[in-house]
This record gives sequence, structure tokens and C-alpha cells, in this order.
Amino acid sequence: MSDGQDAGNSGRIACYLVALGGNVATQGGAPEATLRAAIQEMSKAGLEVVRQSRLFRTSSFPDPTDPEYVNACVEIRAALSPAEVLRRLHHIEAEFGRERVQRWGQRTLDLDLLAQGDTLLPDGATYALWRDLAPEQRLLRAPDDLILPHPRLHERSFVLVPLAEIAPEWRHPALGLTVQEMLDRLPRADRDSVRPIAPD
Ligand code: PH2
Ligand code: MG
Ligand code: MG
Repeated sequence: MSDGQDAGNSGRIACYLVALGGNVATQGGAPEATLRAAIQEMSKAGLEVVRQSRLFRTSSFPDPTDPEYVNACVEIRAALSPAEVLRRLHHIEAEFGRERVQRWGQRTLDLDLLAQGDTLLPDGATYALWRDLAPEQRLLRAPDDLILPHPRLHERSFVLVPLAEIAPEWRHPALGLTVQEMLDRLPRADRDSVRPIAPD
């Protein structure tokens, strides 16, 4: 596929679901300030933010003794391919000082592309391979390709609780469940550990 085609997505407007997270302060301030600024940067980067969840305070996964995260989700609209959206998200992460050092280490800003409609990337079989990766492999292996939907999204209350505010009816193309149904399958303690931050 040529660059032009890839970036332009043939002019078709697509909606993308994106998760935001951070648990380390940046020059811009505490994680909540970073997340709010990052949402503004998305719009400036041609990723039109059409829906936005509240910000939530969440305990750190997998080690709850690490500093708490702030998490949120947004829906963006853009006539861009998934690869180009991801490239722009990575650019915004870099602007906020993200260094890709330790997998699942502490981070100033993490922007994860969660899904685009019912698209499975690179294909259903590869998606399923990463989803079903043994837990002990998950820290060691990261995919080179963009996998959509995000292979861990259905397991994470810090993604699903904010996502349920903006896209409760979005249906996972491989699991066949809506966001609300995926959330209902998580332990109550997980869901309750995701606490909205009072707006200032
Ligand atoms: N992101 C991670 C690892 N752990 N924990 C919470 N609570 N929120 C996150 O966004 C998060 C995490 C890797 O991206
Ligand atoms: Mg990420
Ligand atoms: Mg992440």
C-alpha cells in the first residue's frame, strides 16, 4: 500500500476509540493535567475528539503498590488509516516525554488505540493469537504489528469503565460482546477500583 493511500484512508472518515493513561507527572503537571492537554493535542493533530469520558483514578496494574494511574477514553474521527492514527498518537506521547523503556513501567502518557468499528487487524487469527498469549509471555513479547482491537481491552476495568461512558454499545468484533457486557463480566472489586475524579 502506498503511503498516500495508507495515510489518507481513501478519504473515508472513520471513528477510533482511544485509551489514555499516565501515572508520572510531566513538565505540564500531574497526570490529570497531562491527559487533558493530550486530548487538546489530538484535536490539533487532526484527530477530532467527538466524545470524551471523565478522568478516573485507578490502581496500577499489575503492581498496585506502584503510583496510581489516571485513565480516560476518547472517540476520535479522522479520514486516516489506523497506522496513521497510531503514528500521530505516538507523536503526542513523545511530546509529553514518554520514553519507551520498560514494558508496563511507569509512564507519563500512554495512548492506546483500542478499536476502529469492527475492524480486526492484521486479521482475526493474529488478533486471537495475541489475545490468548499466556500470562507469563505478556511481559516478554510485544507485537510489531498494530493489533485491533487492543488484545487486552476486555480484561481491563481501567479501560472498560471509561469506555462504557462514551461507547457502551460498541460491540467487540471477535468476542461479540458490548463494552457494557465485557464490563459486567469483570469482578466487582475491579470495577469499583476505577474511581471518577471530581471535575475542577
Ligand atoms: N497501563 C499499563 C500498565 N498498567 N495500570 C493502570 N491502572 N492504568 C493503565 O493505563 C495501565 C496500567 C500499560 O500501558
Ligand atoms: Mg501503549
Ligand atoms: Mg497501555
